[in-house]
Amino acid sequence: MRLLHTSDWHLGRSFHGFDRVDAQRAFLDHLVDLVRDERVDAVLVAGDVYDRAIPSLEAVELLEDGLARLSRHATVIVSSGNHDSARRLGFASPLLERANVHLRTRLDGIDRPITLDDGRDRVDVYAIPFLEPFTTAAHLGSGESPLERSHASVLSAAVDRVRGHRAGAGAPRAVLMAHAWFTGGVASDSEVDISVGGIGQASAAMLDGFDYVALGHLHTPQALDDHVRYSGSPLHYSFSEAGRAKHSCLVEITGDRVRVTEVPVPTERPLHEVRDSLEALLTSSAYEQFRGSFLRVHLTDVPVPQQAMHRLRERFPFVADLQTVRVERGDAPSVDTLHRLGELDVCRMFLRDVRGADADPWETAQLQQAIDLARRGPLATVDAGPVACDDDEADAGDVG
Ligand SMILES: [Mn+2]
Repeated sequence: MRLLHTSDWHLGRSFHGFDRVDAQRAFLDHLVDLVRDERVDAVLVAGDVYDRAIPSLEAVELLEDGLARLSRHATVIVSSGNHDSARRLGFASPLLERANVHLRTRLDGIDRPITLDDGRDRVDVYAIPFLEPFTTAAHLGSGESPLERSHASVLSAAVDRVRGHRAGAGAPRAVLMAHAWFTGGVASDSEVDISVGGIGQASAAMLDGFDYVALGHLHTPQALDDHVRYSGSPLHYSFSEAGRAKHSCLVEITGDRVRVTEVPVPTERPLHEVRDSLEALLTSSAYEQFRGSFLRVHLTDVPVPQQAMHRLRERFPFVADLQTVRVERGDAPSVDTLHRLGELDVCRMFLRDVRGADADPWETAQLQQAIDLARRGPLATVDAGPVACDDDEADAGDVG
């Protein structure tokens, strides 16, 4: 039995203002080829399919097309993440099940597995959607002892339900899907609201006893155990993920043997951080290699050169973030001191304070001109003469 584990597609998400729909489409193309070429039996998508509860039309089209193409080659199982609207993503799921696409977004389906059978191995896949503690605790509690409203307690109750089903009549092998932050997992900067709702992490011990656990939520690929993994997001969504390759997990289950292979996701626009002066960045041949990369630039110039971003993007079209030297600030001047100074001196002091450099002669002249204009008082208004209103025009004209 061959499973392909992926998650956190975040369809529709941009990167520092750069549209990523083309890259997301390219990933789906790669995934469809992979599933076909590797004769994958089932694709498991462990949440955060969309980036937002109400996705863009482009994102909806991408998912529709992706599911249609994947389902020609394999069973597709998708669970919802914290970025998805569970109800919207789950639309028409009973109908889609007939087409071998299983959208698991509801609480009442967590102990109803999708059973895969390739003639040799039978595997039950249980998909737990993201569980929001405040809305699911009451439903998952047992009555006399209400559940604590934490990720750990609702997840634990959900996994207990799955175990309850396993104890009854299950297939010989079991795979669990979940979208949550388990202890041992390392976050990046791009999960956004990772610990919303109080406690962020749940104990990974509750995941014991499954042949494979396909996790989503953390965007850096990582293994909590050889068979308990975060596939990570297929695209880089923050600079904290720079330099780390992306992959999907190809999981082969043969009897009681589980083998996991990391299959790289092609990255057409890698992330890099560079630190130098504007002059060096614009002229040094050492930086030529970064033309096609998303760049976070740390400029070392003080003061920051004018139009730095504009000039950088002429050489590096994909500068996504510009960081400048933080100027060490002294104490703020007292009100008495400010009263003694003229306007021009106050403005020059402000410039020096925010960027660590004095105003040059041109800037000084501009400041003086602005101060003189402000002293002269409100600008004279121009009398434009009488203006016809719509009614007058309608009466006068031949309007039908
Ligand atoms: Mn995510």
